[in-house]
Amino acid sequence: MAPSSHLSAPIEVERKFIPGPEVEKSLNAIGAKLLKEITFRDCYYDSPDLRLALADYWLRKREDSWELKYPPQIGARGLTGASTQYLEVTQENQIICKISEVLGVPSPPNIEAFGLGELASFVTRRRRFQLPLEESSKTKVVVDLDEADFGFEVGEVEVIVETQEEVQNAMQKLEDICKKLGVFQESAVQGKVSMFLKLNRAEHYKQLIEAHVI
Ligand code: V4E
Repeated sequence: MAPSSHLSAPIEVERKFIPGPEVEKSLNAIGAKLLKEITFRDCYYDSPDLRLALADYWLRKREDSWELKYPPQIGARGLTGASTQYLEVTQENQIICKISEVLGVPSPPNIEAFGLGELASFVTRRRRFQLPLEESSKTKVVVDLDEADFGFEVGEVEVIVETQEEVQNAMQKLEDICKKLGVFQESAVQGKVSMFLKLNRAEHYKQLIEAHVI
């Protein structure tokens, strides 16, 4: 039987951290290489009653491309401890299918036709570093240092895995790397969207905090 698109979508496992002044030195010390520097605008969309975010579904347009992040397990959250796991789909037909499911509406011909409103919009300057591959492992680990245009900085360590069985190991690896970089924090660190909502949409922020989504 062919695997379903849901099962075969790669799982992004991430851990955020607060980048201190020494983080670049620490990255250097462990042999990380700057891969690229990019700047992009993200616009997040939702219904007025936050039906997507409350289900932990995050629909955004990054520059001109639609992307949807959602938890691998139906009904579960993407946040486990201080790490997250999300599937990310970029094909419009797959995004439409998922959004229709969550909103409980028929699939429209395009994403715009859902009539969703803008939840957040900001520009990020990102520097992406790649860590040296460990012997005995072919898993690529990247570290992003992000600066959002509303005056917020956050870092994240990320690996992509193929199966649920690999997630636990990946989370352990992210924890170890944060410790090596001197940025380990036991509890989850807020991301750009959370901080944007806290600063600009206090009501929405409160609702999502109360629902334990952020
Ligand atoms: C998944 C999610 C949100 C959408 C934004 O995801 P994030 O990883 O913060 O953005 P970014 O720009 O780093 O995406 P990338 O380029 O890596 O694909 S907003 C809130 N969530 C859920 C969430 C959460 N509850 N807790 C933490 C620590 N992160 C995300």
